[in-house]
Amino acid sequence: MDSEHVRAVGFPSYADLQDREGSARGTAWGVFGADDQLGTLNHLTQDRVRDAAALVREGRTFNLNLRLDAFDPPLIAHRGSIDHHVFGLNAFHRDERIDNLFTQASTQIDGLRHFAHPDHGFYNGFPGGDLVAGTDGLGMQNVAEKGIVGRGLLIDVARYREHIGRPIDQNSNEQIPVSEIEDAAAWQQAVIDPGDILLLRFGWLAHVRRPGFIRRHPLQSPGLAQRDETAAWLWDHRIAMVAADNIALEAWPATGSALTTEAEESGQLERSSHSGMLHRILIPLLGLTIGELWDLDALAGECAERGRYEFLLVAEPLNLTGGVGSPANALAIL
Ligand code: UVW
Repeated sequence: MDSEHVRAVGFPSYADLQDREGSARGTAWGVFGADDQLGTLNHLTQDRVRDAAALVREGRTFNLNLRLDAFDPPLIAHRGSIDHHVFGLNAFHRDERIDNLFTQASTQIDGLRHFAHPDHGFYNGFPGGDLVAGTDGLGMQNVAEKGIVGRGLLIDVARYREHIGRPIDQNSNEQIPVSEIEDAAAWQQAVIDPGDILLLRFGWLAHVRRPGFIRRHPLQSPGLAQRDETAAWLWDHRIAMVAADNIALEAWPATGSALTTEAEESGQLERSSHSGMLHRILIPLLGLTIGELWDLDALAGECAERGRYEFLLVAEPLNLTGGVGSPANALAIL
């Protein structure tokens, strides 16, 4: 999409965001309102939800969630595995409790609390000190209140790469550029519409599921390229939400990143595993909610068979006050 088109419909382009004055430079803060806590989910308008409902033809449902206990030990070292207790008050009753639930250990939604930008802070200027348990700011309850419902569009990058004889190396952190997302969409004859919930299949979960898969250390997965043009492309297409079937949506670890922050460049902030992550632009600067470890394989097979990659997408995260992330609870309906 060219930035002229973006201007013509009165919505700021990514380039416009870079031209903003003062502390808003490079951010989308205020674009959806000074107190906004939904970011690009605002693209999911009532009209778009209604239009997406019309995509349901057969009423077939596709679960996009792995089980909560899919990864034991967990993929990310600081996260744990659930501890599920089932008990009964008597022989004719069962109740339960889950301990050690890390909301981002399996198929997940990452909300606007998840990352701040080291030079700018959290989305829309929310003070980090306020983003604690029991407070509302940027919490997942905002998303639960609205629900994530719209036109889902699957782009099967892995299948496209196989088709052109250059399969993605799943044991790598290959940076996939947006030009390749566009090539895959063109091969599918799919058109990306404003307000889409974009699902990117890189093929990583299929790789993990293959018999004989061995976890290597450090764990690697291909994903979106850590470049400014990736953020620009997602913003200028007015993507409401983007999710993928890999660890971090973007390539992981972020060792090939072209992104830096002033705080790190100046030595004010020590580098960490989050250095260079696209998360730091998408979530806090653009207000983009993202998804990771979405199980897209069955849906992708069905889409390929039909030659149709759009569907109704519904996801309802946990209604958790101040939640940072959530199991996705996502469903595609064809
Ligand atoms: C990583 O840090 C790898 O991803 P996330 O915290 O978003 O799950």
